[in-house]
Amino acid sequence: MTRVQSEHLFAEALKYIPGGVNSPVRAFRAVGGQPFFVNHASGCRIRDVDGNELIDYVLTWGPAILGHAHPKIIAAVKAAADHGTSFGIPNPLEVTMAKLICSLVPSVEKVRLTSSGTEACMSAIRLARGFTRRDKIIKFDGCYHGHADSLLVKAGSGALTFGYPDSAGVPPAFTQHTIVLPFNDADAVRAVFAANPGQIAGIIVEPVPGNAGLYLPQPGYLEFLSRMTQEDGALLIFDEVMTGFRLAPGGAQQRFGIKPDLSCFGKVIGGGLPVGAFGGRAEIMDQLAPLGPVYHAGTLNGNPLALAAGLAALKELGVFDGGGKQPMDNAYDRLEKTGAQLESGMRDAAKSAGIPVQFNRCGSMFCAYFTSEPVHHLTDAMKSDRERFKRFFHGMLAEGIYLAPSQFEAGFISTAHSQSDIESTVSAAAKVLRTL
Ligand code: HOZ
Repeated sequence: MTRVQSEHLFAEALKYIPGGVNSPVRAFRAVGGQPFFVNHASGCRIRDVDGNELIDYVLTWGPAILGHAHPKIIAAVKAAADHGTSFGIPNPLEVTMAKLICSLVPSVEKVRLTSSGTEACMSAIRLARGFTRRDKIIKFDGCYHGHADSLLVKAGSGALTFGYPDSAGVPPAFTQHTIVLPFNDADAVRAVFAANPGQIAGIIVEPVPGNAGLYLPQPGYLEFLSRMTQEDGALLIFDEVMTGFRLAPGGAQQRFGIKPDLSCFGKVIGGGLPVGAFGGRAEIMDQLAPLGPVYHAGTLNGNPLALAAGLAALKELGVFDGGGKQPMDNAYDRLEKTGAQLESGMRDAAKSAGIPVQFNRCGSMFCAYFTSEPVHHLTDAMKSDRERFKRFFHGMLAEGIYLAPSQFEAGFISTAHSQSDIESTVSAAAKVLRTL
């Protein structure tokens, strides 16, 4: 595969954009080499500027659950654009989207729209603090809740990948109320509540952490977090930016049967355009300005193009028929089946190559760690052989398969990945694994 055009563009980009990228997770620094430039994507495939086509498991970091450039989404965006691209005053799609989120996610009685998942999490934290009139927040190491100052502590995703889990430029005073604990460790949470009675505003957690690879909550752990917060008068905040509308129409909270106090969304609800949302119990949400003293705002919040794209995506997923309310699960069943096919194929491929791999999966999210021990939290994830991951990443790339360029990111599957795409992926993996 030649990448002459990409190399030229990257050389230009380096002159004008720090690191040549607008988000460090695109930089390939963790795997070596240079990022390629894409100017076309359709279904489960992306095409780079040199004409190389790849099966994509990054899916623009999660949003493209229907695959890229789904015709219904493209048509909806074009139709919306004909009426204007932004109004800065309420538009009808905001009501449709808010109503839909509230009907699909039972813990959400009211919701505010933002332009990104970062804004959703940042605002949910502010709201939790304003509502409880407490300052301290618990987060978990390796979880990533966007790049707001108080949450960039032991953060996952690019912060972890590049070794800046506690970013420079964040004064210690901004994070002094952020308490970081290991995920899946109930005793650690108990101890912090015991040491700080009545002082914790909330726990923010990715119910299925997907920013240090992917690991699952142990049975009963999310229920435990819910109980602890309730007993103390703190709030449980689920960051469902990745899992929302992906693991089920009602997100991870539906899958695991938990009712958090606040939830954050993004990615899938934007259909590939910039959208985020946070919502929860009405008494909490009504603390937001103009009803209450907690400020939240944004010029492009509820943008009509983004909402048209998001609504078209949700309609296509079968969670919404445009008027009725009955969720239909066919798309999720398909994603589950495709995920299971990938999982069993990858496990078999690793076994026959004699390479120790932990293949963690939840629905259409997955991660392959190169370690022989199960991965339940960041410390386990850190034991993975990252040199081997690098070789695996580049081997797969050469075979036409694009995985996230870091061991500490989740992979995503779309409804556009067919059985034969998965077969090609598995046989590429079998070939590459044998060389590792
Ligand atoms: N949530 C994304 C990766 N885990 C972040 C994407 C980005 O920062 O560009």
